[in-house]
Amino acid sequence: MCQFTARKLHYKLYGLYVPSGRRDVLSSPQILIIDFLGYNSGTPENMQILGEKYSKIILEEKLLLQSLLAEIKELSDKELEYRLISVSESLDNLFSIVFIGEFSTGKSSVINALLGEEVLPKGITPTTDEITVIKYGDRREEIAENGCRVITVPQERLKGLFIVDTPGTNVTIEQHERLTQDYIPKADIVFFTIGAERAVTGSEARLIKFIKESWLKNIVFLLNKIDVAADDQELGSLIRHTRDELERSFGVKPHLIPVSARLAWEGKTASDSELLSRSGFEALEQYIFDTLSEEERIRMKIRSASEFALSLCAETEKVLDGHIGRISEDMQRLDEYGKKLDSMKDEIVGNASQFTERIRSRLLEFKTRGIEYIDELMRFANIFKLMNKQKIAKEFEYRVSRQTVSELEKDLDAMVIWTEKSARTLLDSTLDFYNRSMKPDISSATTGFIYDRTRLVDTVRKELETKRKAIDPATLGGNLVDSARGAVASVLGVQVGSLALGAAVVSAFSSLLVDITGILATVAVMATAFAILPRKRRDAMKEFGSKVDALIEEMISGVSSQIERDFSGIKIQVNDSLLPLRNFYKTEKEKLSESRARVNGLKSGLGEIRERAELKS
Ligand SMILES: Nc1nc2c(ncn2[C@@H]2O[C@H](COP(=O)(O)OP(=O)(O)OP(=O)(O)O)[C@@H](O)[C@H]2O)c(=O)[nH]1
Ligand SMILES: [Mg+2]
Repeated sequence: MCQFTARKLHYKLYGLYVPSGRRDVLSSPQILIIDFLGYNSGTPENMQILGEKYSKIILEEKLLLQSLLAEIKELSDKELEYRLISVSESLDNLFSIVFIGEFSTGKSSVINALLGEEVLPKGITPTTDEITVIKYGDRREEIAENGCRVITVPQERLKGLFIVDTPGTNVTIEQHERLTQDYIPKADIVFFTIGAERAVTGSEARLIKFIKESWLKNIVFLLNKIDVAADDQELGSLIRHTRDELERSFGVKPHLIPVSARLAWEGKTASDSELLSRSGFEALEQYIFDTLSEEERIRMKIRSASEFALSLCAETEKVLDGHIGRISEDMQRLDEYGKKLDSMKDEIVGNASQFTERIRSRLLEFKTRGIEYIDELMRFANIFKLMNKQKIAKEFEYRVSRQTVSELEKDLDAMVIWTEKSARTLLDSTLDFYNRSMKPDISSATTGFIYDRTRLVDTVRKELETKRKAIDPATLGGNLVDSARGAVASVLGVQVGSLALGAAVVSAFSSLLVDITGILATVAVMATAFAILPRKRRDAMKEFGSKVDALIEEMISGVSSQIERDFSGIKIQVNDSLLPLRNFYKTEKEKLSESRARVNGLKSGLGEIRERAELKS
């Protein structure tokens, strides 16, 4: 069974074949568990040759991988998912030795020489054009399996092994991509073949780095074509040089086997032990067929799967930490935003006092002028004037209230304009702050935290924009005028209606004045006027003063509390819009932290499996 196709990677999980149209079932945990327990027909071939001990370890390891997969799936990280599935699949496959290297380094020749049969074509130009899997079979046969070329060879020692020949990595980008995506992930060991006739190239070094660092694969370097060395001395320095170069590049001592496929082939075909010994193939064959014993291969599989899964755990934790960090940052921004909103609102409400205080001083001046006027008016000398209500009203308007009328109108107009402007500023600057601090992510993901966050950030922005449109600053200005009118109505008992406020106040006070002076407007009273006038004057001054004071208090408290209400309302609406985002962060943070704790637990499980695989039976 060829396991080396990218397509298959997506269709198959843990040895279970799932039709392409039913990939949704892959998320079903039951299916995975059934497969783990080995009831599935796709049970790995190598299970048959595993001892009970290793079968158990592999089973446990796969359960851990399954749990890790569940965590990764939640993150919707396709790359991590793909890598985890690859490692899990490689546990199901036979032990795979994958030959990788640039073209004409002798990969196919080495495999032919190993087998002692011309199984693969070789040549000086790019020759291998397709991945070729060599495995044990009753007879020599070439078959196509799932888009792979498979050659079966009846050699007992191939049992339990896949030997994989690949096209030169530098032939085409497409080949290179297939190799890196499909074949390297499945390799249990990579035989990186270098031609001795030239130095290690930059592209070779990059590929080695990728195999080692991205996939943590075991690499054995085959320095092929050592027959090009003129003598033992040149051969020695060639090997030393390559070893040093690899060590310098990758920081670790390379496992290097110097070979000559040509000498091995000639040695084998001519039964020339001298050539065979010079070919270095004895060491190579000993490594493949003895050192990599059946048990060692299984142990290596378990070990590298654990190591790789551990590195995926670390990457998963990194992604989780990134998300958790992101939430904290965003929450901090939202808190800052809340504080900013509070302080802006408080500032606006505080600034309203400049207007209310001006209203107070206008009305206090009005009060002073009014009292002076009453004091002057309610004298015995004015006894006839006091009987002329119209004249008094006119005079009062002219001397006391005319100035207040226009001042009060102007003050109220200014306050309305200021309120509208403040409301607009509050709404615009909150939206602006939001847009600057809550940036949506650019990601192709269609599920997961980043996708959900971006969607929600966008929804909240739209909601804030809708709110901004819905809150009409002109309505707020209108509310303010209404509250001032309400104060007049409650203190002076006049329904102001749509009348200009200043005029209303003045007319109300004019009639108040007429009322309090009107007591003298009868002949009978006139007779006693001399006696009662001082008291009446005092009473009138007092009543006028206290009415103006009451108006001042009512008007200021009415207007102030209206402003407080309006701007608190805006604040509540803005905070309400942010609520879905806050709630999302709260639940996500819990979810992600729990997942992080679970991944941490999986790490100890995988570490333990790795240690158990170290103990030889
Ligand atoms: N001198 C010498 N030549 C070798 C040796 N091994 C292979 N060659 C030659 O190198 C050339 C390439 O050999 P292949 O086995 O086709 O190399 P490959 O790496 O499979 O090449 P591609 O399939 O194209 O990637 C052929 O001409 C071989 O005869 C060797 O050990 N010594
Ligand atoms: Mg080849």
